[in-house]
Amino acid sequence: MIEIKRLGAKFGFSAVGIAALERNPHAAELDRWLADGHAGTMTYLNRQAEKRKDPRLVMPGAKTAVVTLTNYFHGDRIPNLAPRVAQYAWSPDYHDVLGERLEQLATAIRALVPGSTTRCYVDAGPVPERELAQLAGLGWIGKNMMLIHPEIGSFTFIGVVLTDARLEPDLPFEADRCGTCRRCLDACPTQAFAGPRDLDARACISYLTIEHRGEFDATQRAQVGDWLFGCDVCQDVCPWNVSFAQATQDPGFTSRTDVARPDAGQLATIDEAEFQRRYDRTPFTRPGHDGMRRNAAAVLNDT
Ligand code: B12
Ligand code: SF4
Ligand code: SF4
Repeated sequence: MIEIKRLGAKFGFSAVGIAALERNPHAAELDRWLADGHAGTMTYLNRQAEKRKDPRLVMPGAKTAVVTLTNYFHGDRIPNLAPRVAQYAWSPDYHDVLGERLEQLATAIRALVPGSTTRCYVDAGPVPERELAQLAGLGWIGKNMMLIHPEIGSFTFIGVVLTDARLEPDLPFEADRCGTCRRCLDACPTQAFAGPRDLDARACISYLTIEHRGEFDATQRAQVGDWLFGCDVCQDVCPWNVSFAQATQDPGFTSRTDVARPDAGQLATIDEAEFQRRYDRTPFTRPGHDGMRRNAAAVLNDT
């Protein structure tokens, strides 16, 4: 389906691949991960497990996933001084930007296959996105659990269009190019990996600063260190990013200094109305005013 890939590039995606929908070959790994409690309080992952294990259940009649990657790497243009913010959050909310682009791609698919239907997902549905990206030939799942494209690296968003159209699939990316490397596992500041491809989210700074609700205990406060929102360490050290990640020129992902380098002192003290005014339509709305105030207080305590 060269036409879909050509259109994907035109709409701004860095790479597009196609997978035939089938039962998730790693359903047992998801069950084990959930049974080990590694999802923490993200109980929606338990509720969505059947669909993640068999993405055909997500959209009745769906036959194909058209999977996209979008590079969000910003390079070293803004120095990574405390407080640190993960690069995926530096630009306007990716759900909005990618949502629009995926709708354009979905419209193109419906035009190419008259009578077909589509549904778009980016990070907000019961879709096993990394798994589908690997099946669509876009890269392998590294020991840090990230989908790594061999020429782009892992600083990418994944977006998916499910469709009932039968499209010719790409070959899955079968190779594991991590080899004997284990830099990500060793560099994780909180030793959150129980093993390769087995992240205990409860100890992950990204989980603590974005998904955890309520105050931090003393251990969690220490774990967060100087990260205000998310964490990039297990990607920053990956040789595939060191060698291949290129700063994005995408106008939809221009970095915002007020998000990339926020003032933790202000964040710890501003009221709800001011928080909404400054950070509406940014990823900071996920933890919200309470969560970001808590994170800022923890970072200030650390510095
Ligand atoms: C829950 C979640 C989190 C949780 C849990 C993370 C985790 N490792 O699962 C927390 C909050 C910690 C988190 C953090 C981050 N996240 Co997140 N997250 C998700 C979400 C919503 C679900 C992931 C999930 O189901 N996890 C459960 C695990 C068990 O499932 P899985 O990741 O699909 O893993 C499968 C494979 O590992 C496979 N498997 C197991 N063993 C083997 C062996 C082989 C050989 C193979 C091939 C496969 C395989 O089986 C698993 C089950 O199917 C997805 C979006 C989505 N809908 O998928 C985004 C998503 C994974 N996150 C994303 C991002 C960007 C991040 C962060 C980088 C953000 C940041 N900078 O702070 C960090 C990275 C942390 C890390 N190293 O994983 C991107 C990843 C893009 C990419 N290129 O991979 C996604 C896809 C969102 C998006 N649409 O772009 N995230
Ligand atoms: S995002 Fe940070 S805390 Fe989470 S696993 Fe990666 S290095 Fe560890
Ligand atoms: S740092 Fe090494 S082990 Fe970790 S994902 Fe990258 S290549 Fe794989």
